[in-house]
Amino acid sequence: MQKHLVKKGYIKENIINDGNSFLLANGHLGYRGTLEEYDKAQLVSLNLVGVYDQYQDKWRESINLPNPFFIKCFVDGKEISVLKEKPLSHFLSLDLTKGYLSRHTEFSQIIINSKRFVSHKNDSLLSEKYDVTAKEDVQLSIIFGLDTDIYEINGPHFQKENIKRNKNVILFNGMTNEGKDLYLSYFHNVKGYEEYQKSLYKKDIHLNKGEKFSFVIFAIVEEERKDDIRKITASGFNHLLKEHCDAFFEKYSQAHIEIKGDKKADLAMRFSLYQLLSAGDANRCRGIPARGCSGQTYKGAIFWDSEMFLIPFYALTNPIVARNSLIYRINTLSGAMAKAKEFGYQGAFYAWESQDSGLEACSKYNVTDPKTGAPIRTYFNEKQIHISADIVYAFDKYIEVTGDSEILNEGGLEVIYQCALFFLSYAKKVDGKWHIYDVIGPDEYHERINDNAFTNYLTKYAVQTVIKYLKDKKVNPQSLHVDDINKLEDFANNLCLLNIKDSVIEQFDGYFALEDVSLSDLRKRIKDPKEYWGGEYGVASHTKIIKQADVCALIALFDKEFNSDIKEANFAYYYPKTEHGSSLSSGMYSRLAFRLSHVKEGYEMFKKSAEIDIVGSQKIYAGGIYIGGTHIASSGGAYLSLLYGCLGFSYNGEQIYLDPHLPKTFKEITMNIKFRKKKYVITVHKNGSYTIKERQDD
Ligand code: IFM
Repeated sequence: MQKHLVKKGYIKENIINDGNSFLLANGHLGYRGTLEEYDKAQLVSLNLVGVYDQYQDKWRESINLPNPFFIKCFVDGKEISVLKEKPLSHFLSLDLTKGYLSRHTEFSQIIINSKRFVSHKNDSLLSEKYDVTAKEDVQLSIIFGLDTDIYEINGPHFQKENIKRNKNVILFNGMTNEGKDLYLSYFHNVKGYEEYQKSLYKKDIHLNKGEKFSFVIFAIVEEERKDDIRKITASGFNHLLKEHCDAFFEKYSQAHIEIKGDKKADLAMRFSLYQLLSAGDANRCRGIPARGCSGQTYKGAIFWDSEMFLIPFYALTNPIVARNSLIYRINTLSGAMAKAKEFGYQGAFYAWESQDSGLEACSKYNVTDPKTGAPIRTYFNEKQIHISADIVYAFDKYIEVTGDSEILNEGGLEVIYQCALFFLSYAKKVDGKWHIYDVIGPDEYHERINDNAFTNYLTKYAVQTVIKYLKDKKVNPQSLHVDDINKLEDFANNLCLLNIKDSVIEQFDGYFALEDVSLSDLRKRIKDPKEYWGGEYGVASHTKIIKQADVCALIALFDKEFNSDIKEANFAYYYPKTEHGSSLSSGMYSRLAFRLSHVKEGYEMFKKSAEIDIVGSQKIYAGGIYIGGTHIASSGGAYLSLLYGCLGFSYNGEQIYLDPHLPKTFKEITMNIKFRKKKYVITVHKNGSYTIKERQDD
């Protein structure tokens, strides 16, 4: 079993992707996998998840803090850096089960080694140990400290900065444009240093051949000033690293997966697991952004990715994280209700891009023309209404998997009820049938369409779910005005659902009449590689080419509700028409393909989804807007495809079932899950036989 992601050799072109691959995070903080000699040009960032700020009229986004791991080495006054010369050897190694990163870089005169972690024990802490070993006698100078020249997409976010240095401790206090104070304490253990510029230090030292100079750095990020960093870190680097590794390994163990017989798939899945475990916050109810903890892309906002790709993973592995993400939706209900009101609807219209208050962060012009920079009107915020149904889906699935229906009494029922009311007010009844006009489905290239199959089906399911819980004796709907129950029933019974022709579900009303062009021919029409394919003038908008799984996502999610003819026909029809321009696509197609025993396609899409941030295959521009970072929903999609698709996991009440379709290369798969408060280890063998055993590991 390969426990490390290792990349050998230095490739400048991979700087951005390596920043994603080697991200360290704990749900609260994220530190990109960049090297010590890098600065904002290489997208170094220490991202604080869930705290947002707006600078002037730019997009409001999450905050990046000064970089505590900034270190530059000089030998005889000459800078030694991968940016200046190709190293003789170089590797990065990420421990995927313990969550720390090691670096080794050899130059002609010195060797640099470092080890760093973002703590899963104390989630305000990050730390690094840095060594320089001389290969010959050298006069070494090291400049290190807090780099306050922050990489920001829509900043600057600190209107005031106060930096106090007291010997080897720096206290950075920044006040955001919105008036929030944030603190970063920095502490190093170098002896005999000089103070250098505003927040940097310099150390000059002569090293004889073979001698090593090492030091450690600690940083603590706080929203309120608490203890002295020297006190918090008094136990030292090794002890704090061990505490962190133990805490991370405990999380890993609860979610452990091993795929025997296929090393690449095994590594890719463990990498995805690492990304997912790193992004979950067990301590706060802030929601998990679409780009995890990897930076400010997509404004650090929470999308439907959370409900459809992440919460179902955490519910099975670390339910507190799933619960926190749902509580976040409870806490932001007022924002969703304000949004509904703003657009003239009732109930809760959740933000397409949701931040701390739940108000809509998605702008009307969410992409730009890559050539001219001109903003392009998009309707994601106003029309991607399936978000409110996705939230109901996540509550329902969380409750089914964990048994925790108490969450409904803590505000969950109010949330899902308000979502149902929103749909009632959005839909229109024409000739006895309810229709949902003017929406965008998961395929974002086709805007303002009518009766999108995914949206309508999810909405019906959401409304039926609300009715189910309103009638459930265990749940207490007293605080709600449930007079609308008859209306809800009428809506669910008479909603226009699926238009099926030759077993193919029409993605939306009028889709079948669009131009039938192949993906390769459509690509020939593109003038700029960064060009946006959707919206009014996009190349795909008037064709059948879709951005991501839409009808097939619906079938993958509600696998048991569609017969095999429908599944086959839709997979065959939509798969070649899908660009997979969104990283959310492959996981859904993979899940459906496995259920259809199209193991080859299932496997290919699974691998694509799981290794997305190892290989860096995804688009990083939507028009002119940078959309890079880690693709955590893709990691979640890979997990769900493996469990629900490949292993055919399903349940009925307390009972678990499997129906595996394994790729040829898989000799055995083991997955640890939690289900209804019990822990299980599932083992599936090559011949399809399996065991589901209860685990007693604590
Ligand atoms: O939520 C997704 C959407 O489905 C496609 N564009 C990117 C968003 C964030 O991941």
